[in-house]
Parts: sequence; structure tokens; C-alpha cells
Amino acid sequence: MTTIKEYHNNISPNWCPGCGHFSVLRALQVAAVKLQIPNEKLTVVSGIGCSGRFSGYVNAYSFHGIHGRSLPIAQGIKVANKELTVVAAGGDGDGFAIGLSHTLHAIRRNINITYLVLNNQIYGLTKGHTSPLSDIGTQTKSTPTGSLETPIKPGIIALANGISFLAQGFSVYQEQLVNIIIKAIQHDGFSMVNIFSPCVTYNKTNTYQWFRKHLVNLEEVQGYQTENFETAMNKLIETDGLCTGVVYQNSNSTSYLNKLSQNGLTPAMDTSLPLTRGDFEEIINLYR
Ligand SMILES: Cc1ncc(C[n+]2csc(CCOP(=O)(O)OP(=O)(O)O)c2C)c(N)n1
Ligand code: SF4
Repeated sequence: MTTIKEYHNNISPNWCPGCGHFSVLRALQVAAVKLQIPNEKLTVVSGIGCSGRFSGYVNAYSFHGIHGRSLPIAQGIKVANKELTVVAAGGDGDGFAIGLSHTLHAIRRNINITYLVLNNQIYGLTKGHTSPLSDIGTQTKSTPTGSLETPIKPGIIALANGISFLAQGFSVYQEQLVNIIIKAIQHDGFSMVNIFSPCVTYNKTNTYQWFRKHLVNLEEVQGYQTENFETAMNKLIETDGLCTGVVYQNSNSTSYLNKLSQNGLTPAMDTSLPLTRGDFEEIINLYR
């Protein structure tokens, strides 16, 4: 029986007190316990940012990658060993600025991994620059007179690009976040959870109070159907992306690994073999 204690690794997060990222970390740990995923079967990959530190705080296999590159690493891990539950985590800058193309390709590739976007609409780690998700008018050190650019809408981009599972959460709605992450992990395909995770130090606009006022909980919308693409797109437009819950799920989508096997192909690595530490020279010689 895996317990929450086993998902802690005794490293204290160095996030600012009140940062939304704490709650996302906790939600993943609780979800992993509820799903009874053994520690050694969970792999957490992150990019760079305050959110990038995420992978270091979970007692599981983890990989702290480079900025904007959590998804290629996470997809590679899943294809190499499909027995693992692979979760990638990163900030809105990580996934929608430098890493945007990887996000789009991961969506269309539909490899069975879960992507947690810790969205604070700002670059936290670099001390509060605007991000491509910052609202127009956001004043930061990089836009002292206010951002002039139209923000990217992550949900709409993901849906338009054919995502098979899209959910949105809020750090404060812990129970909903846990349930969403469970559904995302269980989904057979690429799942993205866009989480409003306030940066209390640098984003003075999109605060906890602001989100409480603006977010629409889709679970409270009568008759909302998560399997209906058009309803999902309309709801994102209508709420300006400010909604929580499972936005869209296509349960009939075929994941990349299933497509491989349907075509008589196997992933690059034979996962029936135990992982061994190979002789480096021997491996290099294979490619000479
Ligand atoms: C290749 C590269 N470019 C730029 C940076 C500088 N950098 C580090 S974190 C970051 C953005 C952080 O913002 P976000 O991804 O939204 O995460 P947060 O810190 O807000 O959680 C940037 C631009 C870097 N580390 N590597
Ligand atoms: S700077 Fe912002 S995102 Fe980074 S730890 Fe502090 S509150 Fe969180």
C-alpha cells in the first residue's frame, strides 16, 4: 500500500510562501496514492522555472530537463518504457513560449503521458517577466508600461490542435485538481491539465481572489458534455478560458503506442529486457 508519506522525498520546496505550485505538487502526490502507483513506476519530468523544480520534490524517478524541453524527454521515456506513468510539469513560459512547438507536437502525437502546466501567467524564476500568457496591460520589469501583446489561450490552442484530453484546474480547488489529475493519468493518450497556479510574488493581477471571482466550474454547468468538441470550444471562448474541470475528452482517440502496435511496430526499446548499465564504448561503437 503506497501512502502519501512515500511520495515525499524530504526535500523542502524553495517556492515562496503562498505559491500555487505547492498545491499542484500535493495534488499529484495524492493522485498517485489514490491510483496506487508504486514510486518506481512514476516518472516526473520538468523544464526550467520555479515550476521546473517540481520533479525534484516527488519521491519517484525524475528528470529536471532544460527550459521548454520537458515534453520531448517525457515522450521518449514513455516510448522506451510503456510500463511507467509519465508526468511532465512546467510553467506557462516553459510550455507556451520556448517550448510551444513541443507542446503542439506532443498533442498531435498523442503519446500516453500527462502534462501539468503550472500556469501563473508570468515568468516566476526570472523574477517576473511577462509571459506569452500574461494579460494585456500586465506591468512587469520587462513591460514597465504594460504588455501590448495578445495572450495565448492554452486551452483553445490545445483543442484546435486535436488534443484528446484537456482539463483545467486551480491550485485552491485541491479536490477537483486531484480528481482531474487522476482522470488525466488514466486517459489513454496525451492529457494536458492547465492549472491556474498563482505567483504571489510577481503577478499582482491574476491573484487567488481574482481567480475565485472569474473561474467557472464546469462541474456545476448543467448538461456540460466533456465528449463534445464543439461544446468544449464554445465554453472556452465564452469563459475566455477561465473555467475548471475536464473540458474535453475523446475516449475514442488512438494513442501513439496503440497505433504502433496496430501497425505491427514496437517501440524502439524492448521493454521486456531489464534496464542495465551498458558499457559506454560498446554503445557508441554501435553507431560508428
Ligand atoms: C534556453 C533557456 N532560455 C531561457 C532561460 C531563462 N529562463 C529560466 S526560467 C524562465 C521562464 C520561467 O517561467 P515559467 O516557465 O512560466 O515558469 P515559472 O518560473 O513561472 O514557474 C526563463 C525564460 C533558460 N533557463 N534557458
Ligand atoms: S516567484 Fe512566483 S512562481 Fe516562483 S516560487 Fe515565488 S510565487 Fe512561486
